[in-house]
Amino acid sequence: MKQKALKIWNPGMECMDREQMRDLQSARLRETVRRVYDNVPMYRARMDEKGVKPEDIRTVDDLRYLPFTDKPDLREYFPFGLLAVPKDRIVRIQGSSGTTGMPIVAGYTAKDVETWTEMVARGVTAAGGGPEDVVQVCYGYGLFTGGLGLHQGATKVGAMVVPMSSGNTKRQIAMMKSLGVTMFGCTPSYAMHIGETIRDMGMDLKDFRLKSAVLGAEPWSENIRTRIEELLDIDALDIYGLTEIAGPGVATECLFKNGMHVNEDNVIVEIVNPETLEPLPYGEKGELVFSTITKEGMPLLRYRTHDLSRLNPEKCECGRTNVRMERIMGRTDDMLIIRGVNVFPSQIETVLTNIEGCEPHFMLTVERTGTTDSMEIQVEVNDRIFGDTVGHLEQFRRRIREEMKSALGLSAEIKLVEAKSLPRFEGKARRVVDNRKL
Ligand code: DLL
Repeated sequence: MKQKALKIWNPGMECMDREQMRDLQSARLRETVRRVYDNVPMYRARMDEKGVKPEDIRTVDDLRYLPFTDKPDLREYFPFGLLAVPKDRIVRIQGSSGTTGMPIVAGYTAKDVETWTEMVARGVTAAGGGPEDVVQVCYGYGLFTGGLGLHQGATKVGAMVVPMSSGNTKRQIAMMKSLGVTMFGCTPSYAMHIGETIRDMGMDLKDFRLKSAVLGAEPWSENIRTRIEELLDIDALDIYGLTEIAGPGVATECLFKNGMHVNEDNVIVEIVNPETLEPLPYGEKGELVFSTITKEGMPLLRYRTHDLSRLNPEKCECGRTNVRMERIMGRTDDMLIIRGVNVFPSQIETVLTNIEGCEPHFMLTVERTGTTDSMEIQVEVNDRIFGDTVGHLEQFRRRIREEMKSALGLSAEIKLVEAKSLPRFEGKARRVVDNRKL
């Protein structure tokens, strides 16, 4: 931890006794269930189908009787079919294109925007931010929630906000330097690119005032955190969220970097077994499921995120009592099945970041010839390795191949490529190309 200040934006909500929080959640859940039953035909039909009436839901424990919601529901009822308020109360639309094309949108009332802003303000504060800070927003502005989300939260804490949006890396860096930016937010892959660019331009970090960054919108690992922190001499903190629930700020990490604090006064989080959908106890790995309990515009019950994580209810060293979720370990639908073996792109990243000489940039291509799948991983290596003799290079390639095989249980063709030759990403990274027609 590079900073000492441990401020808490809303101690009343962030450090509440857990029993009291449960009572608050139960009351808000009862109210939400009643409201969606009365106003959202899809929920009324689904609850009727399951034989559940709003009055059957009394506490958080009764959540298990409620139906799940999933992304296809949002597509089916696109754009306004899941609103629980008249359309004229909606003041904002945010959306996400997702990786599979069809967009989804979510409508927010003025109060929803305020709640979301409060959640991000908690996260910015947890990252050490306050009125004395200069926060550069390098998330994209637009339908994507990253830009506006961080903008609103940082404004709320009184920081000076620099609304750059993503892209144009050299200009981002010039602004950071000349404005004395202390904090910024973007995807972890873009943070790494910013860090590498500063290094490659031969700039001195002493000319910057950077202290921390709130990074999210895509999975990353502890190894990547370490790289970013070293490249930029900052605290790199995780921030999680999704358009359907609020945007960034559903959960945010504090300077102890030991899981993200879930804003439990606004959402109830569950972990379920992704196959059976049975709720799992604290500590077990499974799919995150969120129910909104303060949202007016588009409240969602038991929304399946397809993100994998684990929950920890213990009080954090920072004093916050809200349940913490571990960094996202992957998505159920990120998982590739190659020759019957489950492969997560995050496993590849972990292997590479543990090998000295490999850069954490790769591109995975999956092909199918006849009925056989094959996988090629292009791996960036640093200049020292790349300039080595052919024999050494081949030895290095074989070593990666072996380590990959032991980690994935599957062999992959490894192709070494020069540093900086693979694409860099300003938003969410896309490192998998699946050419199989499944
Ligand atoms: O990515 C919201 C966001 C913006 C979060 C900026 C953090 C910072 P969507 O575009 O709807 O919303 O994508 C949501 O992104 O289900 C996860 O799979 C992934 N994701 C978001 N934050 C993280 C994170 C925004 N910290 C989807 N770690 C989610 C890993 C994340 N994955």
